[in-house]
Amino acid sequence: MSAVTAEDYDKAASMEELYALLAKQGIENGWNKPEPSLWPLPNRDFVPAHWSYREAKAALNAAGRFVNTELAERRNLILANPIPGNKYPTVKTLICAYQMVKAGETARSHRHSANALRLVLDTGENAFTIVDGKKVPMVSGDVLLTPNWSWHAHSNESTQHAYWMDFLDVPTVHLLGPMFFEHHPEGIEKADEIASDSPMRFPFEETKARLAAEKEFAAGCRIIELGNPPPAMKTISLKVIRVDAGASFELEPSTLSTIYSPMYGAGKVTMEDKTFTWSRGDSIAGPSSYPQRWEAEEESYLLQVSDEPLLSRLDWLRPVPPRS
Ligand code: 1HN
Repeated sequence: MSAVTAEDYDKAASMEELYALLAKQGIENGWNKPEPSLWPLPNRDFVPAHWSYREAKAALNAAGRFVNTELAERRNLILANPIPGNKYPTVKTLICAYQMVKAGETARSHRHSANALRLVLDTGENAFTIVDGKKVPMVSGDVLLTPNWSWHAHSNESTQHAYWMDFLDVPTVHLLGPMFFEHHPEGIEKADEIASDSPMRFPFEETKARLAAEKEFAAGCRIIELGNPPPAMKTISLKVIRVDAGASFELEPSTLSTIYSPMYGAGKVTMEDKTFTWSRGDSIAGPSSYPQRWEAEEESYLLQVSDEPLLSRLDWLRPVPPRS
């Protein structure tokens, strides 16, 4: 800082001189800023978006011809929200990616402070995520957790390529700063035991049975939360919504950032002026401040990933008035 003294301020004869002194000290005035730092309602800095699994799968197959797991830590496709200049977050606090591990391939063990989970799309038998030394089976429709600092690798011991979606709170970690990452000393962590009943695994069959026993929250619509106990992780809530054929539900705009993937089924979603037609394995970004109306054409199971635990803990989970 340049030397500006109390006397210099005492001698300032005009607003301009005051500004010049403040500028010398690297201090901004708080009353005449080009952009306010407080505003009446949340900015809508992310937009609703849709990605199709069909295309993602074709892209992963192409990547499988050029990118091996020696070269890539993970062979994945990052679904960056389509706003100018963005290369990373899917919604403000979360990121979603598609990943493929070829038959016979492994993706080595690592751990990071970011929380992660996967929704398994297509695998053969004997595809595993190795979580803290245990082989957790990956079966279509399963949700697998790898929370903050748990070791995880992917091992595809089947004869078919394995495809899934990853959801992580990396953008939240970027914002707050506590990023840590390391490789496992063994490359791929040794694991003999198969842990089908791991608390990190939510088999689709159980999810389906739980939903069947649940009361409707709207005609033909049921919802459950995954987690032992919920929320699934400190920053991420996981809900599964069953929407019967022809049924629909609406969510009012709120501060919640959401990403959806239909585990099964097909239908449409409208977020204000955008309507997307979705089917199994697609990915839909539902940013904060947008209303959502979901309609199923056939019986559907929607995985909803959101930052609800974070916002509610901080008393920042609030409705947002609709924009005209
Ligand atoms: C990651 O560690 C995985 O471990 C997948 O499978 C996707 C996307 C961004 C950052 C880290 C994984 C990821 C990721």
